[in-house]
Amino acid sequence: MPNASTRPKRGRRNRRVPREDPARNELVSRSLESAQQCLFNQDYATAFVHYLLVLNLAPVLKDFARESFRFTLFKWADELDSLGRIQDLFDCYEQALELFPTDEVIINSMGEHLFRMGFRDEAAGHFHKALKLKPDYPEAKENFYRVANWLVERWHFLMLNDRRRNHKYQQAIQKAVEGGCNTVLDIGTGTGILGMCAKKAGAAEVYACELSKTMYELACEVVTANGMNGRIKILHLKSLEMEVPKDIPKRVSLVVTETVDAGLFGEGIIESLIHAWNHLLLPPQSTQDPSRPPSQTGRVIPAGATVFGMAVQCLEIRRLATAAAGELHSPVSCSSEDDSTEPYTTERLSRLPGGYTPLTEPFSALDIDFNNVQELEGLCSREVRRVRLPVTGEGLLDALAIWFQLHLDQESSLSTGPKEDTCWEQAIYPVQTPHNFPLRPGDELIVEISCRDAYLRLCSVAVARDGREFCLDDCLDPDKPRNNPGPSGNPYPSLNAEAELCSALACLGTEQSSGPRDYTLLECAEMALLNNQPYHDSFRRALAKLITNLKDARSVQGPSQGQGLEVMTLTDSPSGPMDPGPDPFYVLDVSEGFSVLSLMAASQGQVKAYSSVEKTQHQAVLRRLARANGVPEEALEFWLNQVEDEQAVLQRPSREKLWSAIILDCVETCGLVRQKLMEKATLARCLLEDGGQIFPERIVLYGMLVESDTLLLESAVQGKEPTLGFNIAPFINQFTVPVHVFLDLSTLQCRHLSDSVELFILDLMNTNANYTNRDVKVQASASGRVTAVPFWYQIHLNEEISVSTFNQDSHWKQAAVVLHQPLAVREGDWVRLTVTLQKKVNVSLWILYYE
Ligand code: 44T
Repeated sequence: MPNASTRPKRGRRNRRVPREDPARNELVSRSLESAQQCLFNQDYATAFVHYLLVLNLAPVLKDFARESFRFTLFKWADELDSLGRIQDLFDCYEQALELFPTDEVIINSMGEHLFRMGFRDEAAGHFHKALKLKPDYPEAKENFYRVANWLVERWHFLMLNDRRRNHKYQQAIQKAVEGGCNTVLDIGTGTGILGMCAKKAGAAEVYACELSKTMYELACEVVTANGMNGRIKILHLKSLEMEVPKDIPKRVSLVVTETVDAGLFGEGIIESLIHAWNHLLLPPQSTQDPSRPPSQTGRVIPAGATVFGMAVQCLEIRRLATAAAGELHSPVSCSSEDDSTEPYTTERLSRLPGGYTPLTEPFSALDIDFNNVQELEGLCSREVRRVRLPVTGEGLLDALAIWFQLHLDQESSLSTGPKEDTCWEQAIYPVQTPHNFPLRPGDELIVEISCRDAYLRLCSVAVARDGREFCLDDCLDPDKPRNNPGPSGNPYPSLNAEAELCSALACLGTEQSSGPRDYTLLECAEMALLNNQPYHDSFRRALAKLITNLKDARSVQGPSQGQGLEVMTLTDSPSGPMDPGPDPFYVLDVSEGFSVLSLMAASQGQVKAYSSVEKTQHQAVLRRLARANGVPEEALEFWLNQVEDEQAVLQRPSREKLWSAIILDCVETCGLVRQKLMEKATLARCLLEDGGQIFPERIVLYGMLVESDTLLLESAVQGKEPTLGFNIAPFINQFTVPVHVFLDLSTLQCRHLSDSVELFILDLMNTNANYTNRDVKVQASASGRVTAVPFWYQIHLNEEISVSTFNQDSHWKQAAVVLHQPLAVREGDWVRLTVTLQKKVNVSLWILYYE
């Protein structure tokens, strides 16, 4: 991400005090006239300059001209943006803000530009400022909610709400400080909590560092609010950049840190601790000189960790990691060729839909002493360790899962295991092997454990059965010699058998490739999309029906009329596969993320499909699937490639109404409606041929009342009691957002307090017919506290065919509005919800009345 501070700021211009004189008045009125004329002619650059002149010379006109000035600014800024003139764009905003320093609309809009350019922190600052100026300004509010998730990750709330964790850390720190460690550095301080614990325990000097700017600012606020301003020195730095005496005057006797992720090493704790031992900590307690007091030696909390692993069968992980009958794999990888990607995903095993089956007992994968710098330094050069794990359960090997115990000190530890009552997730290493080789008790699973690029890597390499070893690694490569062929000569699954496993692409076959497998193609959610067969099936049926209707219409109208199409088919050679035959049906897929619907369309025959998929790897997947399924190359094209190629633009049909079908991906994987969906639908409708259709034609939002403490714990620091005696909640809770995304409702711990109810309808075929607000009455079916309203969508492709985004096979997750204040209801009570479709951003939902 670019560093916001590198953007040069323009100094304030000297402004002359305006004087009353006729020449000036004349200039003002002429310039104003010119500005308006330029605006009319859409010459925004000149209009903007005229307005600047007018308003600088005649500030009294500010109120009168504010609206037109804003309009001009935004138009000109959009042009500058599309021309890539970023510096000019921000200069314009700064000039505008000199004239209107408290204009929330301008501030918010500048934030949007900053956000698009990747200056997230600065953008957030602008949204925050706009909100402070006008607390119920919806655009700024929505924008702030959007960045809040990035700025302060939701796990901060979980961790602060985890009392057991807080107390254990506090006790360990207190013990160390009281035992003599009196100078402390908190690495990755977050809200400042561990540093404050050290200070409260009596440490003489406390330092804290934090690399995130937002978290650093938050820590400063929190420390001040707790009366420790000046007593804890907080640095906006990554610990690796810290030096003695530049940043801290001398080496410290205690480092406290919780910079660990579900895979233990993902936040870089090994590197940070090696650096801390070499540059920031006093030398460790040595056995030669045990008399040195704790104030003269260094130590770390946590003192070390033990990593545990376990092999599991899990359908949900399989669905997210492999697709197209095992042909494609998610990029999560422990393969030897690929060191660049994080080797694991994270999941809370106990909450996976469909659960999981352990195939081995938990085993100890690694032990690490954070107080031993040689051990830390030697970690990556440690030899790859092979462990043989007795298989205890029967099933297909889908993944290795790991978790850890964090030894805070000799006595106290925290566990992130799947059986613990903890907010932690486990790290999941999907196994990239074919899936028709079930393990069974009596087998031994051979796993290699290593540490490369500061990641712990686990790889299941072989299965020992009946005295033979079956290699799990390169099984799909038939040319690769194997050590021990099995009794049948081939213990490895055949591709045909595998193809049965998942006909992931809604009846599309899979490529019979013999080459090495692909690891770096699709993300988990994209895999799940590929595996969302009900969606693809439904789409094919809906499109087939549309084409039948259009064919009927064409045959009634005769072959050469009524299609509203005039196509210069430069690429479709008369003898090509698209020919002979009638003109094709044009289908455009304008999905923003990955989508295979264009391919589904292309595979129907007599269709020319255009995909808007942009990423090269996505295009590669589509091309490859097209090839494997005999879809002619020219039946599927990439729209964006086309648009860039000027010549190719000619190939587009030249009439206005040109598409038989336009596909919109209306719901994002996270569970929210795509931004600007309705604008897109309006545009798309104008581009349809007679009888053409938008897919989907309608989406219906459903929701229900629930009581879920889990959602509360993820959304804000709960309760009125201070956290470990510190005042933290009001500060971090400023980053609370009302809408939670990426939920899995099927496993969310909650009590249903109502049936599901229809909340809102979006008609994409008739965007004018939509309301923007709707009141819905919901009756409580049980007594309880309503804490949230989860919601999902029924996506209607046509009158008969629809799919739900709340479905086990779906790649969509669900979202929920979490209430600011829980609402107590008794069975039979009515709750009135006001559901709003935000103009630009999304659907929002407010509980207004309670009757
Ligand atoms: N996720 C936990 C990981 N930092 C915790 O900027 C558990 C995730 C989690 N600062 C669900 C549940 C849970 N120098 O603010 C962050 C980060 C900062 C550093 C300075 C450094 N070398 C670093 C490294 C990291 O430390 C803070 C905490 S990192 C903890 C990660 C509840 N999903």
